[in-house]
Amino acid sequence: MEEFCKSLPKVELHAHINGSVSEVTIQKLLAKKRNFDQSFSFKKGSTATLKECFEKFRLIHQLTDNAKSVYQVTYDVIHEFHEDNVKYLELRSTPRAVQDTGMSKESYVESVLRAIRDCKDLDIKVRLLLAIDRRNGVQVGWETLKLAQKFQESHRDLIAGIDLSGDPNVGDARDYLPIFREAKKSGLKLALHLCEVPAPEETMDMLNLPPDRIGHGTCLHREAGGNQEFVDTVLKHNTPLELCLTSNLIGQTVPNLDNHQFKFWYEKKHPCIICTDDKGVFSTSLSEEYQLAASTFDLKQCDLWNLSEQSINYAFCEENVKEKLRDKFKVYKSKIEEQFNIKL
Ligand code: 6MZ
Repeated sequence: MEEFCKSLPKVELHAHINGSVSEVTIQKLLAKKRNFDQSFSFKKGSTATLKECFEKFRLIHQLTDNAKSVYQVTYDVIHEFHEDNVKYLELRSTPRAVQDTGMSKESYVESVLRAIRDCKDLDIKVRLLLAIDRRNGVQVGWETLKLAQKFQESHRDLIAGIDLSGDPNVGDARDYLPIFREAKKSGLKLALHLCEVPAPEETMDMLNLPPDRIGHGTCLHREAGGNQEFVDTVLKHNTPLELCLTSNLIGQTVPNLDNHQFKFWYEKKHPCIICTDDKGVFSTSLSEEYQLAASTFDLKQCDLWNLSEQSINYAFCEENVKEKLRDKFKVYKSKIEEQFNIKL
């Protein structure tokens, strides 16, 4: 299965840039910094609290505190996904300004976009979502939307939408609803982290927006602290779920993989997308996430193929890009069938 998952052409729709930084890139960045003796990721099989996960992002942010590093990280992350046979990648990142280094939020986004452009000759299409961190408040949220609208004008083909992320235990997502409604009007898609932890108050209003995709949705169903109304609303809108097994396991938002929400939604034939979340911090890759899904939920090679191919439907790119991807997948399909002597 390992070989198969690696060979499988894949679609990554939920990857935070700073959480995706590999050990190799960390070493490059560390070479430029002094007095840093920290661990930036969790080893395979380890567990932590969400608080400890967020502590890692804070550490990484100290390394990516200038436009050059942001460029380097984005460039490397794209190459690494490409090496893992990812053919379409949606990155998301929180624009950050750092006074000491002269990095503004504009130059942050410019660095990310420049790195994406510089990877255009690779066989991987990349799009960007600007992230609103719920720890930073509504005012900053509006600024992020304005930034997205500005860059949408100059880079219409690259800016795909807005994400809501950050510590799910902080703030109330409903405060950001006017921003999301405005974003929708501008043609920006919405990928919102919802119910990563039980959130009975805010969830219903958020689901009714509705977002174009939900990040995690760990606690939507009753057994995980949600309720039937949440589930029915997600089903009614057919809102796809971005599911990140290793992330949820290490962050302990699920007790174990057998109880991961993938099973609940997959059995309902609801759109499920396997994603990495933070491949660097959680020491994983998209191939490994597919493998993990296969071994945990007893999925066959053809199930994995279907999951991967169907993810194209939920991407935030233009229809013609999706068509090209589907054509490409057809070619890969026959190659893989031949390579593994199977019928998908
Ligand atoms: C919520 C998360 C996250 O934006 O600096 N982030 N938000 N839940 C998660 N589950 C583990 N993983 C990452 O990448 C790092 C930022 O992404 C969000 C957090 O806001 C984190 O600071 P960027 O590229």
